[in-house]
Amino acid sequence: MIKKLLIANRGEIALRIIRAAKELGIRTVAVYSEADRASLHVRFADEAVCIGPAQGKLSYLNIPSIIAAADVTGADAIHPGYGFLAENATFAEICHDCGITFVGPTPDAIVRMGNKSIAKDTMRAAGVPVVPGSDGIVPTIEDARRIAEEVGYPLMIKAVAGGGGKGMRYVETPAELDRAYATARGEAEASFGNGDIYIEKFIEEPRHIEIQVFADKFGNVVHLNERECSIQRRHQKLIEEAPSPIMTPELRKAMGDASVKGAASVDYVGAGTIEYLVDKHRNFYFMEMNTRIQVEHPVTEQSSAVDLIREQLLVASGEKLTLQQRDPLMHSIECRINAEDPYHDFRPSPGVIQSLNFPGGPGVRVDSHIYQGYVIPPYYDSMVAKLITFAPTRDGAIAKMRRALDEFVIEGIQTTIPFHRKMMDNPDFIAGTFDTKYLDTHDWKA
Ligand code: MV4
Repeated sequence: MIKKLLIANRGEIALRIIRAAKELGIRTVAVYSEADRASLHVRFADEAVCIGPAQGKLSYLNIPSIIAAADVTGADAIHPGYGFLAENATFAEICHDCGITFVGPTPDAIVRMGNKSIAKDTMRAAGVPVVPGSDGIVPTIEDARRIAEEVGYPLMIKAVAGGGGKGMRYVETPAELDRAYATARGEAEASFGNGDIYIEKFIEEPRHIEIQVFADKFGNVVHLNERECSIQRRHQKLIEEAPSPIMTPELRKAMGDASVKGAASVDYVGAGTIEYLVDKHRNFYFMEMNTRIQVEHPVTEQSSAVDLIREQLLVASGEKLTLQQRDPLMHSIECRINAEDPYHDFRPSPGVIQSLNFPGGPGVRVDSHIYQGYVIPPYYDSMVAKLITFAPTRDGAIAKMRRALDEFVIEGIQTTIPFHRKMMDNPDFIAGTFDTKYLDTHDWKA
């Protein structure tokens, strides 16, 4: 069993991991930047080590500092959380070389899923449906023209090193292809140092639905149902829920079985997410695999009655999987509360939390690291809380969310709470008839 866990992260996820570790009797080590000295993860961990200046690059992304912190405190495992080093195969490898358990999959699985073209080939080979398109990368513009004719328009050009919408181009007609190919390559080269691109048929009005998978070190793999993540703005998720309002037992079985096969084919270990596009005929296509715990994991926890972080720590300790694959028990919704002003294009709103009241009561969960007097630093992600509700029905979870948003008071900064209050009364949200384009094509204030 892990004895002492270093948490290589900050904010709510650092706190979430500390909570799970404490419940298992695992000692905890927080690391923090100079900007996070007064953070709750520092206060609630058994030990804390400063790892550098505020900028992420110099602290939470600083591998030598983090490994040194593990060394001096005698930590035998590191949980990377999400973001920062969570999908950095080199970091996972260094942990292994130093005799530290990396809470996550193998470096090989991280590398293979990190290259979007190899990931697609791997999933296709495992029998997972993928979006029709190029077989691997498209090295020249001549190849692009030929493949585009075969695939048909409209199409998407995507960077193999991309993900989350970066280095992506929509191409409606052949006349736009040359320019899109060149700019996508250039952007990918500049952003990732890898200009390789691939081509896919464009899927119209898709939903973003992802399957949570979980595996142990003995080859046992299960899935824990789906999350609906279509309410996004500029590729930032704002509301997630489990189950998806469009799910059917047949689709869940097909997507779940495909995901288990896909994960097994890369000898996956721990918590992973397979992202799909689902079209209006309920065809599903593999998009990406995330080899980390995700921000939205609580809706799976509340819907399927699991503690995913606890399970990550048990599996990393070498225990056999005890999770049971079964249908969702509850409906759960998560609203991301960001320090952003939704009335001014969601611009960042850092500052001091002057007063604070967290909602509570039955069916309400708040995952947050903020407190009255806390100063939100400008250096990191703007998420300050996740508000999660759960009830036997979707309508029940929405009713609880409306009530919980009314109780949620954050003074001193602007937040996305007004946006969420409006969404909980939005007829399209209530009906469940939205796709990934919804927020980019509808004014939430209207
Ligand atoms: C697509 C697509 C339609 N067709 N691929 C956006 C993020 C990146 N992970 C992939 N994305 C998309 N890929 C094909 N072939 C539409 C999107 C997309 C999207 C996907 C998920 C959630 C929100 C989105 C918003 C715009 C476009």
